[in-house]
Amino acid sequence: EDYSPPSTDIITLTRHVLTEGFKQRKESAASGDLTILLASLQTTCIGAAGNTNVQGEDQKKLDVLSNEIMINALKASGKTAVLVSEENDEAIFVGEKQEGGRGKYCVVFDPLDGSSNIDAGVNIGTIFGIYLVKEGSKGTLEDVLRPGREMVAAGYCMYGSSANMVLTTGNGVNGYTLDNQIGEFILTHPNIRMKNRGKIYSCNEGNSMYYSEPVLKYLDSIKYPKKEGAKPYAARYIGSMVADVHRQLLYSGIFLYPSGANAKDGKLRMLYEAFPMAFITEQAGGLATNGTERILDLTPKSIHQRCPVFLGSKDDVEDLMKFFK
Ligand code: AHM
Ligand code: MG
Repeated sequence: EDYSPPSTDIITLTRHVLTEGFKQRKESAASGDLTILLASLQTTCIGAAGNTNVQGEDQKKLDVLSNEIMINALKASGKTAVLVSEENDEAIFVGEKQEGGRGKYCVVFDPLDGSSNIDAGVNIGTIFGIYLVKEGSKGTLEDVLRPGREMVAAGYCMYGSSANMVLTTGNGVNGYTLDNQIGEFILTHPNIRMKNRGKIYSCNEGNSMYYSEPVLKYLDSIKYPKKEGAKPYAARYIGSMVADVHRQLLYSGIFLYPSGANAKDGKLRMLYEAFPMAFITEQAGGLATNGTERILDLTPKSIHQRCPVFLGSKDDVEDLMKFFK
């Protein structure tokens, strides 16, 4: 048995981001600011975690509530210039006169993803990505209509039996769990890495009649493996991107939200769903593609544009891409 005393060296998210993340960062002048911005995002996620337990009528308004909390907190942080939310048709430009001032960061986010799952108590989450404004810019649409590879940080918070924050600043992926007693995210999953090959596929297969040939053939290949003695992949699909991607980071596998005859670019949004999850997946050793191109090399033409999403373990995603050739 282990009689060692409890650890007295607790690594909080803020401490970790300050000490570890920034050892590697180039824009040192901005790094303190990014820490403050991430602290502000943490606070909004803790707020959302508390609210996701609200019952009944109030649940319907949860996505609206989360959105307002995030916008207010991000503006008040003094570190933002442009905000893009799934809940708002237009981007929000932070004015110079904003209390706390205007900052250098653009935050793109889905305040409460998977909202169709709320009433069933299934895990939901917040997804976000962060850009630094271009040199000399005061914050315009051009600062967010950029390739995903230019993001400086991305993350999500999943609300379930515990609240889990997963974050990358371009130097690997770390996971933190909210400690309700002290109200802080604690480093619990340092340096998350996916296996090169998983055993799980995750998609809404009910849409098969809309799927394209390459996707159907790929799915067939993992369900009816040709190799003697090989087992088929297991299906797991929650229908909350945050929860499906979270499971995948920990267990490995492939997540698919393809385009279809019914939806030319699929369902997921490029800027604040696909990019952050692609960034995190790559940083955990995986790949993310729209079938033919790396997701992080795409450039959105408008803030709510959609794109097909395939991401996960490297070998699995490479297998899929062969069917697109
Ligand atoms: P939402 O933004 O309306 O919540 O939709 C996004 C969600 C994702 O979390 C999830 O991956 C996807 O929709 C599931 O879609 P479907 O129900 O078509 O399988
Ligand atoms: Mg969403």
